[in-house]
Amino acid sequence: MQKKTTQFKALLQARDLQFLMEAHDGLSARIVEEAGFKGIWGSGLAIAASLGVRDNNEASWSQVLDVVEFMSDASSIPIMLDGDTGYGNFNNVRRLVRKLEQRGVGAVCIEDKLFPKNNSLLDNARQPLEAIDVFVGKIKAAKDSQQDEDFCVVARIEAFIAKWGLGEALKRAEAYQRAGADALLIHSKLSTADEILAFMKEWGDTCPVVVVPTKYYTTPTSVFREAGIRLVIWANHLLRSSVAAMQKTAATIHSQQSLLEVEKDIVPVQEIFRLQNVEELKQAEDRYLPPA
Ligand code: SPV
Ligand code: MG
Repeated sequence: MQKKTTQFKALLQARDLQFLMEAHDGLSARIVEEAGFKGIWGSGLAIAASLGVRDNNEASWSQVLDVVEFMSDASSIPIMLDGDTGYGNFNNVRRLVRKLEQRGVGAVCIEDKLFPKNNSLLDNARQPLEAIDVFVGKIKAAKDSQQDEDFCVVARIEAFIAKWGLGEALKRAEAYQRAGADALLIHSKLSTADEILAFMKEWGDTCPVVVVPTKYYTTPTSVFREAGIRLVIWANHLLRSSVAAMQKTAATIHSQQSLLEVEKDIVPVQEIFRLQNVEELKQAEDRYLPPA
């Protein structure tokens, strides 16, 4: 099997549009792979939410690392971890990259905001940006500390989120590419793709561009393809679909005081066993344990 770093690099360099699907634990990572995706977005929002905390670096970076290790162990496709701001300065970024490599994570995305961050989609949140030269130092530190030459560092530009405009976004894009970023993620929370398309029109195709269309979900995927975008992240849709399912099941069982109504809508326990690969342990027991 190809290394996950190499798999991720190939995704970034593919000629046609590629996709990452969000996962937030080992089980969802496995579900993403089975659905046919070639890569996983280790969403900061989804991991935090699944731990019951806010997307404000309330979970420590090593707690996130533990989750991402389970995700990596449960799947054979690469994960790009949403590394937020890198959890500190350039030095924290260096250590993060080393630890991600050790745990089989294919790539990291870091964003040009200040630690502790606010989620980009929050209404009326403070979104202070990191100074360009400081963030450039983080990108360089990340690239200098990777041991595997295929490990990718994606630089995320939050200029639109912070309402600094297209000029600032382009200035940052150029600086981050020059610093060695393997790709740029340009984020927007408008309900149309206007900011993203304006950026693509000016930027050209000198470095792969990644987008997260959570808010502009009505934009047809063909528009991204035609604009020259290389990677689309479906950022939180397994989390949100599982929340809807869990709320419905919990409410029904609570009101009915019975399991009768929900059984038809949920997977059999057998499906959980299959996703856990119980079969492999059964075979190993036959090989390694004395006959019963
Ligand atoms: C995430 O999924 O954690 C992201 C994307 O960073 S967003 O929530 O839009 O900021
Ligand atoms: Mg995030």
